[in-house]
Amino acid sequence: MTTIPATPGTGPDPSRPTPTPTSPDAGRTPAGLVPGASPDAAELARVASDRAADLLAPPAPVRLHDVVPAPEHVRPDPDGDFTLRADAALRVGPAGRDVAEQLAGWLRPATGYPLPVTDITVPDADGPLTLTLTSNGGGPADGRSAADGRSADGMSADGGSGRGLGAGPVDGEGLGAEGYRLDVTADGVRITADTAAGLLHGAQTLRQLLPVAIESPTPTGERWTVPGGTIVDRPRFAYRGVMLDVARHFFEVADVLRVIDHLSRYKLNHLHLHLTDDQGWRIAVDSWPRLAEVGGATAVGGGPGGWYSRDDYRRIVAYAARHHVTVVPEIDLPGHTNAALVAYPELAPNKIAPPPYTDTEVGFSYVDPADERTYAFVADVFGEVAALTPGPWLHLGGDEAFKVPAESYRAFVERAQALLAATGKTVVGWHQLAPAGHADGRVLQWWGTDGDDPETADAVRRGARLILSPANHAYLDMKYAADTPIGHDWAGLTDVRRAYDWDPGSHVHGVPAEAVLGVEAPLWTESITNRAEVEFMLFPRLPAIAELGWSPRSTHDWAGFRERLAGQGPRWTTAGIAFHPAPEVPWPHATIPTQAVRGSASATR
Ligand code: TNX
Repeated sequence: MTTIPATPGTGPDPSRPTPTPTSPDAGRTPAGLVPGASPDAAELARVASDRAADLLAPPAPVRLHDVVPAPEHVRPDPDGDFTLRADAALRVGPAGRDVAEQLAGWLRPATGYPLPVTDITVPDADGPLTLTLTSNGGGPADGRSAADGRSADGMSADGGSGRGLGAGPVDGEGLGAEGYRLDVTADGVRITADTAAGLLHGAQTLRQLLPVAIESPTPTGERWTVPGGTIVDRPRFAYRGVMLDVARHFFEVADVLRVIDHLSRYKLNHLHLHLTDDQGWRIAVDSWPRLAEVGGATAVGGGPGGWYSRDDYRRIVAYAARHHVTVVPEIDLPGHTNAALVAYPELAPNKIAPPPYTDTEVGFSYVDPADERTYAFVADVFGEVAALTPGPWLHLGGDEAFKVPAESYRAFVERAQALLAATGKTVVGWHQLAPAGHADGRVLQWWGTDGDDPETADAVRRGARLILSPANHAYLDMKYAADTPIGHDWAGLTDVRRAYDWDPGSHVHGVPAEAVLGVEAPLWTESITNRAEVEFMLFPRLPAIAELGWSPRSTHDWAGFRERLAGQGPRWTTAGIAFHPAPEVPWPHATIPTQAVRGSASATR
């Protein structure tokens, strides 16, 4: 293993006074004290107590290797632990300001520190340099997702690079669309990236390296020590996602935003929203208003349903963009359309409105593939949803249209693909689309349970790329164990190890790793009705799928993963995130299950 060269700019800052052991900040005016004025006694006491605590500093409680998903390269430096102080400021260039504001927003509640965000280009920006976010430039500025799903070409981290710092972009160059470099020294923390998305991933890594109490919503008086060393990190796959089915049960905007927070924590970059199904149509379409008004009024079990107005949907995509998450909207066609047929019987093959459907069978409904009106509907809906969606993808479903004969299905899909492409978006669909003709750039989402799938492999040979969602590993609606109170088991029971132990790069026979765009964990919600239940099914399997999508294959190791995952439990408990305390994970004692999710223990505050 070769060693990493010294990081430019991470040594002592020459513009800062040289600290001495007895006076770490000699010559510096403590933050909040006006130079030349007489400091008040309380302020002096605070500074003195900070300094005393420094001298008694225990080693950092979190280790640099504890991060989930596992970074590409990690090099700890036991002499480089950094302690965040009350007078810290975040210094940042213009391209990183929004990320710095987000990071400060995560750190302020628990620390109680003001943590101002200051401009790195302004000489003597207020506050000592303690955290630094800089962008190398060259990537998109804040607010735009760098994760367009095509950005990681040539970035595969496979090849046995290991977790030392012997290979890879150790000088901050070549970090790609989402990579970052994090340097922690006794003098400060520096995050470097080519893009705002990379900076955000680096900031999430820093958040995990702070003590568990950083998740507290109120100040805790902790010593905020970060383990010293360097991490250089990039994703293995460009597409790393979660699907939320908001059609079977409806979830309010606030719940969706919270799911985006969870994605961002684990460096996932796509949120697929399953917006339409038999039981509900959840997105307003101005040209076909009854879709939402009538089709949105039902849900599994007979609840009131709901739907997103255009503004609701805009809020979701804007919040996602700020987290460098791309929203992938799905309009499921030609099957799974009972709610649309209730609203517009003209779309039904027999032109008669079916009764609203609130049960959980699949495969009985479809829009009439022989009627031109159906294609006007498809074009209008795709046009409006595409116009509201900044990301490059539109998902047209295509699954389980059991009642549509193969030839009509194929002809329908080919026309729908063309209508979708006419909106400027790229086709995504479930792998049932495979027999239909190729559309430029099209992506199939594979949800099989047997990797021997010649039809899908053939579609890949004709140019398709794959998102891997094997139902027996990545479907987060599967029960963890036979006694899990919610969820399905048609694809088997999916404990954390099963969610983790597979390789997206070689899962489907005849599909090379280069054709794999990434991974996605779908959460179908027939039996999932509220936020706590969503979290109970996501955690702790979401980080397992996130690690498969992000980390180099060389880091794959169940024994190590379960240890690192265990360290996340107290963070979720402190943050009020419900989770399943899976027995195969050695949770620390502090992670006490306290809240029942329909009869089962889950850990939350
Ligand atoms: C299959 S997988 C479905 C969904 C169900 C899910 C339940 C796929 C594309 N379709 O309609 O909700 O199983 O696990």
